[in-house]
Amino acid sequence: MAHQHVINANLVNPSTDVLYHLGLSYSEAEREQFQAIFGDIKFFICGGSAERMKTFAHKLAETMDIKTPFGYSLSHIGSTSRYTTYKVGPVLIANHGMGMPSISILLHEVTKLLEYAGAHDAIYIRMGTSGGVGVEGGTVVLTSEALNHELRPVHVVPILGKLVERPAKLSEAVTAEIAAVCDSISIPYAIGKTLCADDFYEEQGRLDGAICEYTNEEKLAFLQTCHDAGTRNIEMESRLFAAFTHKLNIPAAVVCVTLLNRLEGDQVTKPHSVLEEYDLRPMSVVLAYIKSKLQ
Ligand code: R2B
Ligand code: URA
Repeated sequence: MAHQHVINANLVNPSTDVLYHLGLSYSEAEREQFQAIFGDIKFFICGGSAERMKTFAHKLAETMDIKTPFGYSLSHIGSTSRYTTYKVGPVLIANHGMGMPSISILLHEVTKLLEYAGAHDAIYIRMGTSGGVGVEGGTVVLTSEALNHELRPVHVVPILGKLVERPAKLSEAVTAEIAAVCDSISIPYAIGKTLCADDFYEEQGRLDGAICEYTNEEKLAFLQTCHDAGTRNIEMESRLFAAFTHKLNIPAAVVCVTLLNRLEGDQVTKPHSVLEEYDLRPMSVVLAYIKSKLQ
């Protein structure tokens, strides 16, 4: 079996593999069924919230004219206790929760699933929300590379007690194609670097956490340094996502709408209806992108 996107000699032709957090298991005896179910997957689309991913699955089914019988709804795959996963035509959809540890587990298990299914050419996209840095709320930021707290485009993974550094780059080709889609459907966007933090409050320089030991001036100086280095948004998963997909040679992009401009404040205070409309922007972009690729 060609393991194009899995680098693990222990997993060459496994007789079984429990994809524990997806609530699915693979066995060699059932390989044909596994391939029949998942072998046609061309896109893996993830985002933080399960609710948002369900909305996306419905919109995709509508866009692709995939009919579910009257009175029935899309049903998820596997267990939903950790992640909620849907398959709509050639698109696998899942929510990844918040933060890099959560998205990491999902990526390992989904990537093995696709490998066992023989789906070797899937494009991965994270769509989500973020704080803007010097861009207006509602702008969709396409990540060129993801930065750590030192504004370096690397992700450091502690493995067997040692630090292993991996480049946190996204696919330029996929990002350029998605930018063209934004242009074609008139969605305001920017291509820029994304600062990826392990926390929403202190690591993102917010003044409104339960702990804050810096001044407003220090916060603004940090955000300005980020902006000067080319950072256009801040979120919490892109660095792991970029490093993982780059390491495994998986074409990937990160498409996040900004909920606010962090140079102007910390709290997400826009009315619900405005935030709802912002939330739909990455979905519209990714829907149009998938449609364009499948035509
Ligand atoms: C963006 O939004 C979440 C925090 O509110 C986090 O998952 C992220 O990356
Ligand atoms: N998600 C983040 O991580 N930060 C923000 O400011 C908004 C959404």
